[in-house]
Amino acid sequence: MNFTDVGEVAGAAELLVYEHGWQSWSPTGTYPAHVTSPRPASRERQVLGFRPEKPLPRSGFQGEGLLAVAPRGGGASQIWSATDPAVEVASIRARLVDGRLVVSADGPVSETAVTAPDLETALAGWAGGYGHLHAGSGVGSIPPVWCSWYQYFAGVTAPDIRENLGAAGQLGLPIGVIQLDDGFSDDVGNWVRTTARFGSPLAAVAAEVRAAGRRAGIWTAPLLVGERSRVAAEHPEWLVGGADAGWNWGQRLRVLDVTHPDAAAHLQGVFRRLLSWGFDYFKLDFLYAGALPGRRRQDASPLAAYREALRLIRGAVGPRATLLGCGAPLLPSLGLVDAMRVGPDVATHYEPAPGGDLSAPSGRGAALTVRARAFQHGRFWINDPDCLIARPGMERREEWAETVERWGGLRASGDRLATLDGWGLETTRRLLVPSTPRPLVDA
Ligand code: 9PG
Repeated sequence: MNFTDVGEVAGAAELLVYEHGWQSWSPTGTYPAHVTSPRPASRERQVLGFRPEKPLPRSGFQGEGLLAVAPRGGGASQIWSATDPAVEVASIRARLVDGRLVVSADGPVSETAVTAPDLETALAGWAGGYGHLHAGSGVGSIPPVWCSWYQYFAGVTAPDIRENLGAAGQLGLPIGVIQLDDGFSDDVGNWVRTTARFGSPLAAVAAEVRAAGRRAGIWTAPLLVGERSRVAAEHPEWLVGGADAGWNWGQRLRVLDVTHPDAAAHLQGVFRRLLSWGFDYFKLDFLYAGALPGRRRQDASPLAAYREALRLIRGAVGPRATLLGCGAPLLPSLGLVDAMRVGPDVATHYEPAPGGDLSAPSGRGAALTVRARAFQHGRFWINDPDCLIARPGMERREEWAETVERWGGLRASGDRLATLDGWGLETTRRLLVPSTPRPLVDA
């Protein structure tokens, strides 16, 4: 990696640095210029939570495609951003040198100076133009969602979905989408077949949800192929050579090479099938995998292949379906998704678990990054802050509800609805409104 200095700012003792992480789960925040930003806890966490091929420097900052600097009391902010994030997203570093902050980048960046009362207002101003240029037309609205992950995790069954669908009706909750999350699939790489344990074919689940007057949503990790999956065994030629997307579900994760025509057809086939069964809300997870470097069948850059994968999915489900990016490289997804997870997973525990870091599930990590990306809502896409968890077992549940209410765009519930206590139900009811198409942060 070759970094070239692109600017410097004097008076480092008084400066704040905004550092934007690579993908949904990557830590993002504003810090005093003399500190070192959050780092991955291990090599594995680097892959799952940071930008795998771009390790951070030992100290200082590295924004992925976006870094900004401003004096503590407001005034002139300087923003460096990837010139064309569909083509290349430079890493942008900032380091202290003799009381100055020196900014460097390893690819094309543009510099914008904005005078604003604070850094966030400056970022909002910048994001208006950037979103217009790279995301195109305006942002819509998504109805409130119920999602199975944060209560049932990988143990979810069809009866759990049925129970919560019923509870939404009985409680009169205005949930527009019932979204089945991870736990139903019997192969990491083929998302249309359920395990026996899950209890129903996907088509039957979608039909029940729709018969109750709600939209059916489903989670997939469409660009991943597990090393032990049938897809990997039957079609080794569909995998990106040399790409390692990390470890989950007890196996090493490989990447689907969408530049291979048969792999592209497989991808589109999965989504056509899900659509034909009645699903029209798609949570697309672990998308960072599609932007990993490696050997592809055709000579496409990682970002070109990534964007092609999202276009293939959109082509299969049509313009009216909702696409929610998750674990997704943010800036390369501009213009291709309706909504974007803008933080790591929330969890019932506030601090990251041992061996975790601020990209791993935790209340603290989620709040940090969701807050720092709030200005993107309404300008890039609909921000998904992750689900509200309002049940009593949630540490600092009032604090998380406040974050979702103030800084979240998409509103989703992650609880077993029938077992919420008074505060939990009242809060869920208040927060479950359609996402506003308007920005959450003024420019
Ligand atoms: C399903 C989940 C949920 C959740 C997603 C994603 O190992 N990791 O670092 C890691 C981070 C997040 C994660 C899974 C693994 O969660 O964000 O909402 O859909 O997948 O498996």
